[in-house]
Amino acid sequence: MSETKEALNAFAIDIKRGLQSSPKSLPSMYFYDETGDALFQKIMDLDEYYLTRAEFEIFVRQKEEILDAFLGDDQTFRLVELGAGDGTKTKVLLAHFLNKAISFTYSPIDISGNVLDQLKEDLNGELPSLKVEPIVGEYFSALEDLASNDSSKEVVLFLGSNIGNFDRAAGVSFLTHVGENLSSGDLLLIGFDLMKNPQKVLSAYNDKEGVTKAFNLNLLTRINNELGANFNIDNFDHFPTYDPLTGETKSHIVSKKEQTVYIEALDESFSFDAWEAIHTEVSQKYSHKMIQEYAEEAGFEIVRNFIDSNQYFVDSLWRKR
Ligand code: AVI
Repeated sequence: MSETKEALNAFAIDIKRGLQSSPKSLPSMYFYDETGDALFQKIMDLDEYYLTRAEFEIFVRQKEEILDAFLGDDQTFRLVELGAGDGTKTKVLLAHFLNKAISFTYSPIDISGNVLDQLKEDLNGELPSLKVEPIVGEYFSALEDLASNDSSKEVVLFLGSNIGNFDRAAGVSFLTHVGENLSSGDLLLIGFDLMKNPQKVLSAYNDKEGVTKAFNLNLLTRINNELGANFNIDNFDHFPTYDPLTGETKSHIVSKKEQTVYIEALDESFSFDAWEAIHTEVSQKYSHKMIQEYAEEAGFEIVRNFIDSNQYFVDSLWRKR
């Protein structure tokens, strides 16, 4: 089977599994087609979506301290980023490290060669003296290759509260796996969105312009386009919730009426009750205690926490034990 066919198959299987389960769910990893990527870029610029600005502020204001903590007693390191993104936040650190004449290599890891080519071209233009060695592949195999071929200290970045899109068990297992591919003393800088005024959190996932709604419902458009389904998007709504007791933000797609949708690739119909909810995403918010527990369970110790001036977000620096 060709790679795209295999991917399409995995997509179809996951959609089928999610729509057959009770309650229904759809995996948030499928938000990110071309339209989904563009909508997420728009979300990051929204007034309500404080996360990106908070992390940007941490980098701008605390880049000196971040560099000192990355170096410790060493002269150099390899900076590895899980996921390439557009590099806006990371560039603040990269430019600062170059200004300080630190010798280091930047290795963004991403499954998409196109995204990495684009980022490399962009960085070559903006920061010509930067040594960029992108790695196309899955995070864990790329980290494993690095561990066996490179003796310098590794500093791994996992930014933007991407960890919040995993549930607890999957999050700890992911971080444990990252740690298994690092050596004792290597570092991991990881972005966590902190618990805060519940209204502030909820607004970030329910913006006035409806960009987050479009982002969530785009999942149905994607199923229409790629699996030949006939979802009428107007018959569905976006509904986020936030539980201040657990820090769990959940996004749902709600069926506004009783309806049936046919998915050609599965040759199957799925029925929705009026106001039935489909769970699509978790965006976990954390207390400092939860972060401490995560680090311990995954085999790390916290070196230092970098927090923004509003105390909305923390970039927590962990050392592999
Ligand atoms: C990518 N991830 C950290 C975002 C979040 O905040 O959970 C995705 C997102 N979903 C709705 N708005 C943004």
